[in-house]
Amino acid sequence: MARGLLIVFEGCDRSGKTTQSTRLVQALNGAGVAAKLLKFPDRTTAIGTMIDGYLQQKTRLSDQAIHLLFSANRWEAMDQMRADLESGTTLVVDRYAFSGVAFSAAKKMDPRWCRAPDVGLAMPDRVFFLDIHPDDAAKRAGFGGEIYERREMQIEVRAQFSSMMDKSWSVVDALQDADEIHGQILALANEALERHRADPAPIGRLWT
Ligand code: T5A
Ligand code: NA
Repeated sequence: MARGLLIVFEGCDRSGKTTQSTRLVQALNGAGVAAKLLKFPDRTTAIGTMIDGYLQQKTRLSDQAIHLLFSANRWEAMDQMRADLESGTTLVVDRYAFSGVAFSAAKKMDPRWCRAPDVGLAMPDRVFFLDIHPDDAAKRAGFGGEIYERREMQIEVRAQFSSMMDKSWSVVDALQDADEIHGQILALANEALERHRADPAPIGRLWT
């Protein structure tokens, strides 16, 4: 049996990642494809609780410390993620190491330093980037409460994401309606699954 694919959603805040990653998993499961939804930060772990306090501006941490906690929050999930992938389950992940680098680099931290702790994580097979201008995202419900939800920050984050794109990324216009976006992403995901079944490759290691 072929391993599962690692599919990642990235984008600025309120770009629709949670909406779309949830719908993709539902559609895949409905079509008989074993798929599981994950989200980073995972705020349910001990490390995730520290991250949540920082994001909600209840606690303070240095830029370096919070960066390493985001990375540790991915590493603590890695053994289970690899086991799931190897057993044939496709993982759909709401944010990953690209968010880690984009948000920290947007604070003027050295991107090379920012990448280092995530080197060797499971490599995503496909990245779907939900692209929206921060001014449009700001009009959506719930925007503005957490530490990075500021216009200038989001504009810089979007630029940082752009600098990380390679051929495994697809940029999707996140201003379209949710059904339209879902249809485009499902088609791209099915294409990737078919290609993988025909020509399976082992799990790669990120940034190695
Ligand atoms: N972070 C994260 C780091 O700094 N380093 C890291 O390593 C990681 C992993 C929290 C913060 O942490 C930072 C990045 C973030 O600033 P988070 O918990 O993922 O990360 O929180 P948010 O990105 O803020 O997630 P959001 O939940 O705000 O945004 P989503 O998931 O992109 O958007 P979603 O689907 O919840 O939709 C937002 C709203 O828009 C509507 C929805 O109904 C909802 O109200 N919506 C649409 N409206 C119109 N058209 C569409 N197509 C729509 N799709 C959704
Ligand atoms: Na979200």
